[in-house]
Amino acid sequence: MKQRLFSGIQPSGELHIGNYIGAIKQWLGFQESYESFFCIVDLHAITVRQDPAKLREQTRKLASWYLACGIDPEKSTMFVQSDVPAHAQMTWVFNTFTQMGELQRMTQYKDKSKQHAENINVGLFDYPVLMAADILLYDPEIVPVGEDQKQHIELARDIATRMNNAYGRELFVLPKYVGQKEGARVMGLDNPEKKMSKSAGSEWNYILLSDTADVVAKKIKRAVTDTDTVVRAGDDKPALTNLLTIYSMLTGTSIADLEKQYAGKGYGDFKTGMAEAMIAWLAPLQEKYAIYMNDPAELDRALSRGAQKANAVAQQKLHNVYQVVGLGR
Ligand code: ATP
Ligand code: LTN
Repeated sequence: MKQRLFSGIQPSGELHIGNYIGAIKQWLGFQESYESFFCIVDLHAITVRQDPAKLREQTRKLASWYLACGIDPEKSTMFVQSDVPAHAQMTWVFNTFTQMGELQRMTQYKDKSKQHAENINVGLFDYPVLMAADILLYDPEIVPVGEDQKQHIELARDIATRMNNAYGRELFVLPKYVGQKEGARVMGLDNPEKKMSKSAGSEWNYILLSDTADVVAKKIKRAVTDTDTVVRAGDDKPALTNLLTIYSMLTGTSIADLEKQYAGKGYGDFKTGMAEAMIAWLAPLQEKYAIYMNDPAELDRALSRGAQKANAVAQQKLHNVYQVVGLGR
């Protein structure tokens, strides 16, 4: 029997290359060898206020990107979180096994409550518990995500351990964080000290999978560089390290080879080359994306099938947990 994998992305905006490199690229490498669950976590997205029509549209867009990137709905289970009620139900049980102090320590919560000071809702606080429910419902061995999510996966392990101990049995498999060696934390193009993020203040921060060739070229041209002029990665060169990492992750050429290729050339040549490579990489993805977006019936079928498969696994797990906790008949 194959081991399981679970991961997800919020439909809270457009996908950027940090999401691709940190999360989706890893998923593709695991899809053959793991029984995989790829979720579109719309319940998480509403912890920040969303326009209803836009949220629904973004959910479909994200599903289309999953498919365009190479998620195969025949091999893996691709589904929308709100189509599987057990996620919310399990969250309630887990809430009673989670301490306020644990959630108060979560870095993402601290960051987001600064970003959204006008709406620090209980859902934002409880976000990591819903994420633990997402994961533990499926007993995955691995959860491939970007580094910023590591702390949340540790919480999921803690909740699992606590419940296994409380009920004296192996209720849950303990999930492991899996991240890329390079690319676990892609930095902003406008600020190599902060992670690339769809909620960044400026569009110069990121490259979206949907960006046109023109926009990609402009964004790379404007990307911050280091104070010297050498195309090299290193601790003293955060900006070039980031650009080289992105370039390398998307083309498969090692950073060492890219450094050789641009030895003796300046940032201008490097950026032109990088923009060309990135545009060539994006073009076929965007073509596939358009095909899926233009066939809503097929997308609906894929998501319904996914929801059915996910519900079968999740309901069984919820039933087991209700049994040991003393809920239900
Ligand atoms: P937001 O800015 O709204 O928090 P985000 O851009 O961080 O959103 P998420 O939906 O939170 O995106 O993340 C989806 C996946 O992409 C997660 O696995 C996350 O770890 C990964 N990820 C996000 N940003 C980066 C990044 N800069 N580098 C590597 N991985 C990332
Ligand atoms: N919090 C994650 C998205 C997410 C997730 C999950 C990732 C929600 N549930 C379960 C892996 C497994 C984020 O990327 N911000």
